[in-house]
Amino acid sequence: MISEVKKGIRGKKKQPGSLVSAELWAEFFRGDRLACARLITAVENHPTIGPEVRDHLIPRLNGAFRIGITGPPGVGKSTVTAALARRTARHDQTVGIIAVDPSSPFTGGAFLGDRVRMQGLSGDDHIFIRSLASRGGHGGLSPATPLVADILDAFGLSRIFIETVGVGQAELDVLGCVDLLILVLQPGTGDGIQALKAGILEAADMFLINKADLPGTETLLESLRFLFEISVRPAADGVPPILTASALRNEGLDDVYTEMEKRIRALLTSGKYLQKRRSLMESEIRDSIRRDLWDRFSALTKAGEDIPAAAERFIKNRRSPYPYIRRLCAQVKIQHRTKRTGREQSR
Ligand SMILES: Nc1nc2c(ncn2[C@@H]2O[C@H](COP(=O)(O)OP(=O)(O)OP(=O)(O)O)[C@@H](O)[C@H]2O)c(=O)[nH]1
Ligand SMILES: [Mg+2]
Repeated sequence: MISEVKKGIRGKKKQPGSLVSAELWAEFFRGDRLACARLITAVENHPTIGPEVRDHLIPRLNGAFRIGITGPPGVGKSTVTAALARRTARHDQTVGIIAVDPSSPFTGGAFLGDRVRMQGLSGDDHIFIRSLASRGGHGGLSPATPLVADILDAFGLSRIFIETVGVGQAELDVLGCVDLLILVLQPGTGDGIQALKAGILEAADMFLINKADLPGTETLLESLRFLFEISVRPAADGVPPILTASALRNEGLDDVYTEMEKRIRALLTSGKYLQKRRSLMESEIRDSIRRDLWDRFSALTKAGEDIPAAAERFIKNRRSPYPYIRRLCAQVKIQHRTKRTGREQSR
């Protein structure tokens, strides 16, 4: 692992077994923006510190709302996010913005472009902006995104916007962590709808046709309504709100903000917000156990190394992999020590 982590991120007073220094945590919880930025960099660069960071954050989470802003490239996601963030801050909320830089981690016009467009916000104490490099190079969300949202939540921000290009499975997975998903489209992109990852149309809670100053707004509105009529979504969800706006002319965004806050209140009062937290926590527990068991299984049996060649063999020889799987699994015995009797059970 990288030496920075070995030493403890930023600092000397690392607690035994801990990867982030106590100093950094203290500064973070004191509200130091630089410490917040450093912590984000740490989780971005070192995914393995996730559990430790969660240990510290969970008791300090304030229940911030996570709002996903997604849609095809260039439809105005950043402009809309900035406009909504400004309105949110004006209503005495503190705002975090996580924008994913779809180009290379180090250069790229999009990053600078976002910076410039959000410039009006960066001096605002109520708003914290962070760009994350997309991993995998497809403009997707960084896998660290949910953890970064937790960091901003524990930092005391109450609304967290997450902007990403909605075209791949990875974003769809990570967008599973948002409480409200706004899909932004623009006129003249009938094909743009087809290019979206299947599932985003179903997952979005609100639709926004931005650039309504351009021709073709009505046509897009109609094709969206038609899509919902022929039911791309479960009937129970009903037709979602479809709003139009021109972020450039600053028109229509008050309505988008009002609708967003209305939906947030509804999620809170209906208990859906808590339900979501519970289901995310359940998946986290299951996934972590799975990962841990797999790591130990693979270390013992070398399965991780063997599987690629084995898979190739089975395909080439048209053979079922199950005898191999059974043999591998039979090599390992799981022992369970019951708490009460201290006795061991094996499987
Ligand atoms: N005509 C018009 N242009 C707009 C509007 N909103 C944004 N734009 C322009 O559209 C371009 C892209 O805007 P962004 O906000 O960067 O779009 P984005 O979806 O964040 O782009 P990526 O993050 O690169 O996918 C910019 O040149 C904006 O000025 C609008 O309402 N009308
Ligand atoms: Mg953008």
